[in-house]
This record gives sequence, C-alpha cells and structure tokens, in this order.
Amino acid sequence: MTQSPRILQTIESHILDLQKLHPSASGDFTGLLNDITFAAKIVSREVTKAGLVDILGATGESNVQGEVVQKLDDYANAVFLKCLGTRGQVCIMGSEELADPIFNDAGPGSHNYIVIFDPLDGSSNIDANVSVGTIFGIWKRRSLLNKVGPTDLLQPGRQLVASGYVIYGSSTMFVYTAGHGVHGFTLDPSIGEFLLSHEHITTPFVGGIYSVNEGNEPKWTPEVRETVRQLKYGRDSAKGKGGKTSRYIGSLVADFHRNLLYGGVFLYPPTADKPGGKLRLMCEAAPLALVAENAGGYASDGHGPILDVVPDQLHMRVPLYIGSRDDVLWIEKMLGDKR
Ligand code: AHM
Ligand code: MG
Repeated sequence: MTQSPRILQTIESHILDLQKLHPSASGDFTGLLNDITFAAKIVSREVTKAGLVDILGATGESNVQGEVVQKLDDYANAVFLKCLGTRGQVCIMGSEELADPIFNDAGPGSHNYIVIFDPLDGSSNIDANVSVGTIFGIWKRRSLLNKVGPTDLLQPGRQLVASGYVIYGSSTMFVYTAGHGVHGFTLDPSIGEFLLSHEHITTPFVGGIYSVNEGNEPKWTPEVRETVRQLKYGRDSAKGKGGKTSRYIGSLVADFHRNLLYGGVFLYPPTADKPGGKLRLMCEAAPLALVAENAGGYASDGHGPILDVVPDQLHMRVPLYIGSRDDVLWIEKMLGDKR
C-alpha cells in the first residue's frame, strides 16, 4: 500500500524538503543523507557490472565474524567509508565488515552523527545474481561536552534519527525514513538519479507471506517450531484463517522489502548453534525495525521491540521477527511474552 508520487522528485530534493521542516538545521544531516545516496549509486553501478568483470567470488579472507568476505563486500565497504568520512559530519562509523568502529571526532560542536551500516547484505547470493542490499542507521552524538565514546556508539534503535536500505535488484531502490514516513526512490540509470517512486509506504497490518530458513527447523526451539507450523497451516483454523505462503530469498533486504510492500513476516529465530540469533542489531535489525515501525509494521526479538534493545557491543546479534504488525505481535505471544 503505497501512494503514487504526485510529483517528479529526486531524492536530493526530497531530503532538502525534509530539511525545511527543521528551520534550525545546519545542513549536516542533509549532506550526510546525500553522501549515502551517492555511495549507493556507486555501489549499484558496480553490482550491476559484477557479472561482466572478474570481481565475483570470495577473496578467501574472513570477516570479524568468521564469514567469507566477497570482493564486492570489500568494495562497497570502502565506498561507504570514503563517502561518509570526507565531510566531517560523522564522528563514528561502524561497518559489518570492520571489527572495530572508526572514530573521527574533532570534539563537541561538530561531527554530530554516528553511522552504522552493512555495506552489502546477502553477499553470499552475489554469484547467483540474486538481489543484495545496503542497510544503514544514523544516530546523533550524545556527548556534547566530551569526545565521543561507547555511550555514543551503543545506542538503541529507538534513538535512531534516520535509517534505510538500498536494494540492488531488478532495479535499484533507496528506501529511507527520517521520522516523516517511509519513502522509496528508484534509480533511473540513464540519468543517475533516484526518483521518488513509492511515497509514504505503509505495510499491511496482516500479511500473507512468511519468510524463514526452514532448513534450520531441526535447530529451533519447540516454541519456534510450533509458531512456524501455525504460520504455514493457519494460526486459527477455527475462525477460518488460512495459512500463509512461503517466500525466502536469503537476502534480508530483499525479503524485508518484498514483505514491506506485500505484507508478511520475516523470521530469523535463535538456533541451537546461534542461540543469540544470526542478524546484527546495529547494522541490520534496528535500522530495518525503524523502517518497519514507521510504515505501520513492527519488529521484535521475540519478547519485545527490537528498537528497545540496548546493544552491548557493535556486532551484537539478535533474533529477528519483523514485518506486518499483527503477525509479529502474534509471534511474540506464541513465544511467551517473557519481557
Ligand atoms: P550477511 O550480512 O553476511 O550477508 O548475512 C546476513 C544474511 C541476510 O541477508 C539473510 O537474511 C541471512 O543472512 C540468511 O541467512 P541463512 O543463509 O542462514 O538463511
Ligand atoms: Mg548482513
């Protein structure tokens, strides 16, 4: 459920309109969002060319979590670091691909933003030409008198000032929220501009899709197994509610984006080998949770809002249930409402 845009508008002009709603704004935040869209265009160009050049395949190195790093991961990571690091609005950058955050703080009064991102999510799919994405979250510095430190870095999603994602799919789309709805822009490669294509995205209250890696079923808890069974067969057959259909790409941005538009729920529950979940709070779950909530959906770790989870480290992982509000609230009940 998305309104058709009333006007032809580039993302840069949309972001400038946003700035006008805050007359005291310095322009730093606007510049920061523009830097992210610029980086996204460069990465998009490289992703679409990837099949043509010898850039595919693993580098053979592992990232900090022991996963094989793809060449395009490295490239996207370098592009985002470069684009975010040059203008001086950002005091901390954190990436899924870097073990430690990068501090760039000249002191209070400047460098007001913290940006955490996953430069190329779902990159294990690249060799098969399956959609991948970038996810980002922007927080504001807390330390107004001192240099930034852990209290600036480790903020919950509830403190996000903006977040969004880029999906490099059959077309490249940029979706973001900065507190005034969720808006989507489609890249027109012929002019190199993201054009407003999905204004005020709202997600259905109940969806018809569930998305989960069912190959993990033997490693789930009995509660998760029963929850997925009811998603499949119908959670309340007595009232005539049928089950949902299954869609799973294995690329979070693509699975999330489809469910946001069509209605549905994505699950990455804890497994016996990953009891804390697989997905990262700060660069994956929290930024998408803000998009979901601002589109009328909801995201939970199984017990309460993802947005309320306070990170204990940059690479903290969480279970994730995200999508249509009614579906996620029902999943929370099924899992026991322990918080
Ligand atoms: P990545 O950030 O290393 O690409 O891993 C995250 C990806 C998500 O895009 C996707 O939802 C999930 O891992 C898929 O995991 P699995 O293959 O276990 O189903
Ligand atoms: Mg990822």
